[in-house]
Amino acid sequence: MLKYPFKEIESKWQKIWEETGLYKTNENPRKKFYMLEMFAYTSGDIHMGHFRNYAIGDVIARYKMMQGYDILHPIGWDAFGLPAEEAAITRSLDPEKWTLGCIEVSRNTLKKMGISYDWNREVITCLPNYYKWTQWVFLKLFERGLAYQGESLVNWCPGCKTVLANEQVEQGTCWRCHSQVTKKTLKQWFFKITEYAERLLKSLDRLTGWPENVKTMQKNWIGKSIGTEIDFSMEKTGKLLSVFTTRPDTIYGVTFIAIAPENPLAKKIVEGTRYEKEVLKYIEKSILKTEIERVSTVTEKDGIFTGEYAINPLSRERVQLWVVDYVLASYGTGVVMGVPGHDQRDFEFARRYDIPIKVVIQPPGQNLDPSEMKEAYTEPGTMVNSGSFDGIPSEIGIKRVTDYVIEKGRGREKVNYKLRDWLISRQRYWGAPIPIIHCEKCGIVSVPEKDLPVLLPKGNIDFIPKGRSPLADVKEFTETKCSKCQDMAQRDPDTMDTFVCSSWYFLRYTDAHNDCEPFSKDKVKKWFPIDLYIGGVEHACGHLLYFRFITKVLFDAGYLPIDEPTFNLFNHGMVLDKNGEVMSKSKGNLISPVELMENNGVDASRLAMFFFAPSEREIIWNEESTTGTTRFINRIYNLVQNIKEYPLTQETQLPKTSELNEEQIRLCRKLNKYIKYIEQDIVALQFNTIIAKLMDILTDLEKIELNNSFGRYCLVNFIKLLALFAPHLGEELWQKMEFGESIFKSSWPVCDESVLKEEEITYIVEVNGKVRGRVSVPAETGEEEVKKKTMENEKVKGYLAGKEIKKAIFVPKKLVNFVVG
Ligand code: ANZ
Ligand code: ZN
Repeated sequence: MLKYPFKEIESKWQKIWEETGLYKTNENPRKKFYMLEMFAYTSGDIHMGHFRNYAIGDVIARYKMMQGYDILHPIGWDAFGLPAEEAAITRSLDPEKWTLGCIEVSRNTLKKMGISYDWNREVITCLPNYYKWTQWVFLKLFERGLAYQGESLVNWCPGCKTVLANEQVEQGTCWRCHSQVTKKTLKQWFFKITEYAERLLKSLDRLTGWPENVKTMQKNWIGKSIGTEIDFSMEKTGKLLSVFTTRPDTIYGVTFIAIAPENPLAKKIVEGTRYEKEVLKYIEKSILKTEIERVSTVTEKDGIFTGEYAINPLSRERVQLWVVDYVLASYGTGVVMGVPGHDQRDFEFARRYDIPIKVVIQPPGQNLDPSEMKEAYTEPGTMVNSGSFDGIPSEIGIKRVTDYVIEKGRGREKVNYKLRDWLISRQRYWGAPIPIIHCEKCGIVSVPEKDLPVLLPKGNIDFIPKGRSPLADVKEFTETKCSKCQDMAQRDPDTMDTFVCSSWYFLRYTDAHNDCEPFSKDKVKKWFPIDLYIGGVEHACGHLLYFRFITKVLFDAGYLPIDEPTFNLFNHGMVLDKNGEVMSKSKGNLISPVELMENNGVDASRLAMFFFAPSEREIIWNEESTTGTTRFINRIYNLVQNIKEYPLTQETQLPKTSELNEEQIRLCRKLNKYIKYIEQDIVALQFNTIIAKLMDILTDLEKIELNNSFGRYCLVNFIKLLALFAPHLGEELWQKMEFGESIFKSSWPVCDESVLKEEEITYIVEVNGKVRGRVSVPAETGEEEVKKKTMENEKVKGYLAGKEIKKAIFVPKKLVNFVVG
């Protein structure tokens, strides 16, 4: 048996594909397909997760190519940001040098994979010809009032010495170094994503090709809440104090008011009172706690009395005002009406500090006694102890109380979102500089578009993090002229979050070499939106939200034809090591795709990867699995060695069934059935079942004569199906049959439905040995089904009616005999 010389053949085809420009994008697509995989973050080489992601995308791109689509299938590099900078610091290298080095290595690996990329459209986010346009995106947001600088309490990572976006805080720790995240008040740049909260939420319904779980994650992250703001008044000053509640029906049950520690009001209330010292101490202590800790349902509820009281606008009752750390300053009004009878946190809090508990919602048929309650009653019920609202079902009460406070001018309907504005400034070196100038006279001034890019200074820059922007110390960078008044002014020293770079890269691919614009409207219109986007689910509430937001902004600004980047998203599963653990550098269990390909070839590695599991599932990688796929490839290679010259047509015709024998008809039917199922499996990205089918067909092909028209028909179709998954092998065999043009320019096999129609067999039906009817069924119908069908036959039914079937004798393909008594 010959061994398939994968090294030679794979590099041969990669070279020819490149030379002939097989994957070059057609500038004027008639039928377009934009296939995109998330670009890679540059750190070292690509890993098995990328290998899987990119191989899946490659199958789809080739499939669409063979279906006659014009394909845009680009790749690029997410090259700015913390991880690259950290890696460079550890190695005492310049971040640019390190990053470009990584790209070189990774690019070579991708080229070894032979993926159908148009390399001509490669983008690298850390190069000026790209980040110039990232700065342009910033300016567009700035112009539209969607980029602003604000003083705020932000997430601060003491490890990375930088601020973090909410999306980068995972269970209270830094997404990158996992240090405990703390809070700091700093002036920072934000993108007003909250202004798009409603639209981001609403159009989730249009994303019909997105996984439900990602949509749910985004929905929860946006966190829309419909409620009521109610104004209490403070006893001493009479000033109004608004609370946000989703349960206005419980207003008569309020027994305290809780203010968030960071709410400026907290300090003001106690100013100059004997409570001041203790309250300030409490505020400082709670600010250091993480949000997770504060809102956790298990930690003990904690707070401090301010000495002040508030008046309930409905009951006129006087209640204590507390500072409480489970109230968050950044949500609602930062003030909560405490209803211990019907809110669990308030209940625990009230029990701890001996605050009264009132029942104002009674469960159906019960009479709750506050002194005996073990927990809050949070379900609907009937309003009680609620003045003129008594007897109203609580769900109706929500509306009634809201209407009442609106009428009295003491409240309003209010929608709140959990989503916060996107913090995009970073006090780090390795990022796109924010194109803003601070002028003493003119204030915040944007850099004019014609002066872009604001270049990141190079050379001897001390970029080790110190808690403030390294660029602030680079005079040549910061000292500039105000673009309005021409006086001396300062550049903003911050750089942008790397997620800004990746929020628009998919647009640049449509026009990657444009020096005058980020992309031309005309070109983007030809390719937008992305037809299929593949990547990891970990980006659900980060990148996948940001790229939708930026798309909407650029749509509003008139640059895009559609306000969603893609209606079809696919999340591939992770690749785990032998022990089921996530692969990472620190664990030392990384598997190098390069080694894998060198040992086994690209195609055998791809096939093994596909064969493990459906693409959305995790796989536990085991290199031994390539043994099976290598054997499979060798068998195919040997099979084709023996083919002789045979007159060929590109579209090998389906032979006439009348000229085929029974065995051939069976195989022909199977092949066509598989073509149909494989197509369905491709669309569902269930490649494992396809590989199994290909293996099955091979066994059949090994048994038949290939040097006749039927044999060739089967072989040609088999190779076309195979080529998506093992493209080098597919191309090699195709050329062996002397087809000339690339197999990927040939047309995709179509199932011939007429061969699928199965022959029918007529069963004789007997009752107690006497022929009572005849029933025709498809040839492959099983015993149970045949019996059922014959019993349902009108004539036979008559003979069986009212009798007990004691036995049913079944003779395959011939007869059913019912024995009745
Ligand atoms: C009184 C009340 C009574 C509440 C009751 C609930 C049950 P969502 O759905 O998340 O919007 N709340 C309001 N602002 C808050 C803040 N800044 N920090 C912590 N909690 C806050 O929940 C809204 C409810 O969360 C509000 O309704 C308020 O408590 C609390 F039986 O008001 B409720
Ligand atoms: Zn100025």
